[in-house]
Amino acid sequence: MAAENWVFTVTAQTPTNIAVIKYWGKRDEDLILPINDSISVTLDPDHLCTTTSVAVSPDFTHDRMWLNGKEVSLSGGRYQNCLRELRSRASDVEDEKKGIKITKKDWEKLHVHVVSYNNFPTAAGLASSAAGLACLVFSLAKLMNVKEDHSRLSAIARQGSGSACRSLYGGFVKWIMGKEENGSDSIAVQLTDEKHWDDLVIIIAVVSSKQKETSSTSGMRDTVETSMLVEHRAKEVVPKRIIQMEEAIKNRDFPAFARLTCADSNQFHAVCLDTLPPIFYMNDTSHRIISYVEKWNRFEGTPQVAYTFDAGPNAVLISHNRKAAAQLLQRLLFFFPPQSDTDLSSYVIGDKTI
Ligand code: 2P0
Repeated sequence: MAAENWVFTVTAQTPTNIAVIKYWGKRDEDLILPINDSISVTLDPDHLCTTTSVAVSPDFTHDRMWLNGKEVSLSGGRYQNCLRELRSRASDVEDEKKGIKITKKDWEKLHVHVVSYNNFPTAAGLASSAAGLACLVFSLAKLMNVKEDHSRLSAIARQGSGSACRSLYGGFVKWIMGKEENGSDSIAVQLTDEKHWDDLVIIIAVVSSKQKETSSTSGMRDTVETSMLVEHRAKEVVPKRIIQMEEAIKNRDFPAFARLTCADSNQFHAVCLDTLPPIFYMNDTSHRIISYVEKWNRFEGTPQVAYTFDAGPNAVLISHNRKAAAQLLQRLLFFFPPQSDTDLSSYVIGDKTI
């Protein structure tokens, strides 16, 4: 292994992703296998991202992790599954300058330390787990010299958090649900790279940065157990929407893209409402934003803006160009002024985000 007291580190940055056709519901809780395909857009790393540094040293006595400055446990099954998968694929690492040589066998007994920061609120429905787990898997894979392509790494990230598998690529990404029981074909693939539709602008209106009351994991478990709508959504609606969405993205057809994105967000929240106990991720401000965008799009005769809401009240608004985005921002600031009686407090502007 080489001289003692050495530390070998890798740092990586991974953006979050926003689903335009949503993942909601698992058919296998341990392997994190979804009940439908999903499609997302990966944000520009300058805005919402996780930065993770991972380190290995013979001085480390056990695996440890700090998230936003606080120590968190790595003992959970999901972290352990990712670590196990990565360790089993680790290769020799050599740094001649530092005199470090780690063999494949050494990785079985070496421990890692992980330090991770989100530059946005954690667990507030801004897909923090997607960026976090994707970054963890990517940085550890680099540290351990794991020689797997992005789609194989996506299957490992998926076992940390479902939506994380989509954050390993830029642009538009599809998570294929797969058919195999062991999850080997439940992977993410890139549909188009970030340059394909680069005049889209994404604005995130942070309605509330509080942590959500119902975690996605428990919310989707309750939905699968109790909702009568979710099966119809997964089997009848989403498969058709996936085909239509792929076509809209390929052709940069904004009206079709916007209609599908809004409809899928609304159906996801309808399924949440159809859950026992009902799950309310959106609040009054979210509903007012939807009404406002719907009215604007109807007035223009063709969609100018698409909205989508994840497991929280924050609005993700997608404009088809910079001019529409500037108008949208102006209107948001007028109708939802920050620090007014609404709790819409800030805007994150993702310019040329995809
Ligand atoms: C999505 N969401 O497709 C959907 C839309 C939220 C709403 O993926 O249990 O944090 O870790 O697999 O990935 C949030 O769920 O849940 C999510 P787990 P995850 O982005």
